[in-house]
Amino acid sequence: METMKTRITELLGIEKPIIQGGMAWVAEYHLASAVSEAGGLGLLGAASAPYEVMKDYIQKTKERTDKPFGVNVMLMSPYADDIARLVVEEGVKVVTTGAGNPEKYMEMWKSAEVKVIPVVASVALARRMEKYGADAVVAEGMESGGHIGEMSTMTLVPQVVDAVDIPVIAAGGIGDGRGMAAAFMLGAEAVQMGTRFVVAEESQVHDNYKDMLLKAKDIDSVVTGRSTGHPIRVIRNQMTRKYLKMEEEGATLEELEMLTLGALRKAVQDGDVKEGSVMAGQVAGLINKRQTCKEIVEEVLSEAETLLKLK
Ligand code: TUI
Repeated sequence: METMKTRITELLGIEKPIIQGGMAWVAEYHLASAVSEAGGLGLLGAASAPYEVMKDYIQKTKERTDKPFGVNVMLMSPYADDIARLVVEEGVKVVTTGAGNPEKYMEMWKSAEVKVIPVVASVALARRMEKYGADAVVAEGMESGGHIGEMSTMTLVPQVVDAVDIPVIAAGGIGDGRGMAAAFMLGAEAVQMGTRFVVAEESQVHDNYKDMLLKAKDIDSVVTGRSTGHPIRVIRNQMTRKYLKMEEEGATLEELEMLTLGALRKAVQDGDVKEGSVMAGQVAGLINKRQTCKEIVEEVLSEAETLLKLK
């Protein structure tokens, strides 16, 4: 279909302007290759994984798809330097970054012709990334799951669009064609979705985690860690109740970290959705069915095209 071609589909060599978020522990090779095969852009989330694990994931993704895919480098990871180098060595076409400022890697990536797309939560960082040679930015609102900024998607996206000349991808709170159409009305040229892909058939996430998202209602997420400077949006459970109480009572950073250490892995892999960290966006309340990545990409795109009167 010719209708949804944008500077992002052109830049990335993809058919449809839908990107799957590079979610920690969730965005692995089954999911990423399925999204790329569906015509979007699949991402592998490096999170805190070491070099060898990511090298294996990149190779497995290459075995499953000939289409473009990317890697998300989580900048707070102790292995960020290694992963930054790995993507160049492996000839990965696209890098997105999260939870920080990727300036120190930009020159290396640019000279290797990697397309660089930092995730930003403010106009200031978007401007700075453009100056450093970013090819596009993801403007991510606080409706997102996981590590978040302060701005909402509705307010952040048009301000970033006005501030930079490079194309903008909208993220945070987008879970269907209505959200995608709205993002395009704000000036975005692609969308990134995370939560909707967590419940995809190809997603390897534990069923308990998927069920919790499918059952979640609008107000079921909370933000932990505001006091530590690392706000994280998760579905409310036993762990978040304890965390928020401790945070209110002035617990130390170490005490709080003890509670969350390994908590995401515990939820995603072991299915411990009581004590684990069930990261998800506010859009979880809108998501109520399991579909393949192909069905998700096609349904969201078709709804958006109808709303935007492109067909
Ligand atoms: O990165 C994300 N979401 C994430 S990362 C993650 S894993 C994690 N584990 C433990 C602690 C923290 C994270 C789970 N979810 N989204 C992209 C994103 N980046 N959202 C917000 C930002 C951001 C915020 C501030 C980017 C840059 C920034 O400021 C950088 C600067 O230095 O100005």
